[in-house]
Amino acid sequence: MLPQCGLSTQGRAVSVCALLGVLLYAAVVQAACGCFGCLSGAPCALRTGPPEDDTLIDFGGRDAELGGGIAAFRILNRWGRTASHGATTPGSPVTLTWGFAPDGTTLPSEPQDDGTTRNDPSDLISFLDNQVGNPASDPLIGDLTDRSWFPIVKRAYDRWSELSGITFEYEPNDDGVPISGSTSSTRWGVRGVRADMRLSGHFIDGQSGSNTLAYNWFPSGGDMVIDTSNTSFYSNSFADNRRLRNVLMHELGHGLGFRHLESDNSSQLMEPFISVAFDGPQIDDILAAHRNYGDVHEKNGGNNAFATAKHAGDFADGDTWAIGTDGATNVVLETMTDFISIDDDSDVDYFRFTVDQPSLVDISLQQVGRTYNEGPQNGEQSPLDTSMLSELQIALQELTGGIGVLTHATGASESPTTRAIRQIELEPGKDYYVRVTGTQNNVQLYRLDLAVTAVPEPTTLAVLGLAPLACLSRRRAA
Ligand SMILES: [Ca+2]
Ligand SMILES: [Ca+2]
Ligand SMILES: [Ca+2]
Ligand SMILES: [Ca+2]
Ligand SMILES: [Zn+2]
Ligand SMILES: [Zn+2]
Repeated sequence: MLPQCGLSTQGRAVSVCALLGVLLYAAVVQAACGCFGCLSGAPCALRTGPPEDDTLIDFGGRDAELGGGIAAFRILNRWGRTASHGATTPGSPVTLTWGFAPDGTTLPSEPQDDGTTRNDPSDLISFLDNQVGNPASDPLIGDLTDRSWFPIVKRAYDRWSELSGITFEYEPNDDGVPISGSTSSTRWGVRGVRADMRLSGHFIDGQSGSNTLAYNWFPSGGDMVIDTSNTSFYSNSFADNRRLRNVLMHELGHGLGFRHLESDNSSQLMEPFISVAFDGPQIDDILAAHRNYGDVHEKNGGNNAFATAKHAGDFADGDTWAIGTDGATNVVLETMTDFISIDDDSDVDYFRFTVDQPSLVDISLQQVGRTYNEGPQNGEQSPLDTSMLSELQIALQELTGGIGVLTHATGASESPTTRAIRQIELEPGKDYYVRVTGTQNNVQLYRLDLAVTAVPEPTTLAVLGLAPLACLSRRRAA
């Protein structure tokens, strides 16, 4: 009976169904929270976990370039020019290459607690061979992509790629020039010569007490130095080598332009201390990536115009469709990929669909996100409501003769975070477009739902008119 209740627009039946929705949502949150506890082997509490959680990942990236910065999500700067293209604007996708500096590459000197410095050349590849891979069975010469550890490392880059407008590509070549920060002319990647973001490693500060695991230069340096003396940490294969992968993904975050944040009531990847209670970028991290490089749908020509609208579907009676279904999650699991946003006040997201017969469409747009405390490292934290970062708008449009726009309807506000267009009659043989835009110059995750029903025949209408009454009477009887 739920679908019939959904068609009713007033009365108790709807409010009962709405309450059911809330209960279902709560159940989902509980389930995610339970998984979170299982994964960390700890109760459902934040900031708990194995002793390694005391290990500082780094001091927040190295050698910040002077730059405007974007006042949200601790974004320092972003990649403009890369090995693959010229400068792009905030919110635009980028292609970045990554690769390995050969062992023996000169790295920066590392100050030690006793006042001395160490200046070891890179030994990352032999470190990965011996501590992460299977030295007994791996071919320890030749192409690095054949090593058993290669997919573990690659997975860190691929995860950022599938969550945002960033496209990471492996660059197999490296000319071995010293890794020296974000001012040298060799910081730039060059196709066929070296990657935009090079991986290296050597002794930084050992592995006892609170110590550094790795560091990474902000754009446009982007290179990483891993502490290869942290052998017990990195050789731990728990959860598909999550320690190594979370450090890589955290450092990549600096390499994408993100500084540390701290949150005393949520867990985010860009916090300064390592946690293995979650896997990869969390909501604040995803928001930062979208703000800087757009969501995944901005790639390959994007969705800012009718011509490149994302095809939602060709709908028949009873069809429903949704996008952005993971945005409301409490903990981002590695299996989740469905995050979409408006990344500023110029981003436009278009979706195209058709109907196969005269139909009624319901479109609802929900700003998704939760509230958590956040602030700069060692700074004051305050609550951030990520469902209210920008007020989003929707419109249902139609192209007439490929030029003009016929706007059928704009969204009506149903709650502070929801806009909807309901019961609009559409015809077959036309392309319809849903347009999503943002009012504020900020990033906002959203979920968009479409539901299509055939225009009821007169006889069907009569039956539907009675349905809510039948539903109510049954409920009273129960
Ligand atoms: Ca570089
Ligand atoms: Ca260390
Ligand atoms: Ca977008
Ligand atoms: Ca867009
Ligand atoms: Zn019902
Ligand atoms: Zn860091």
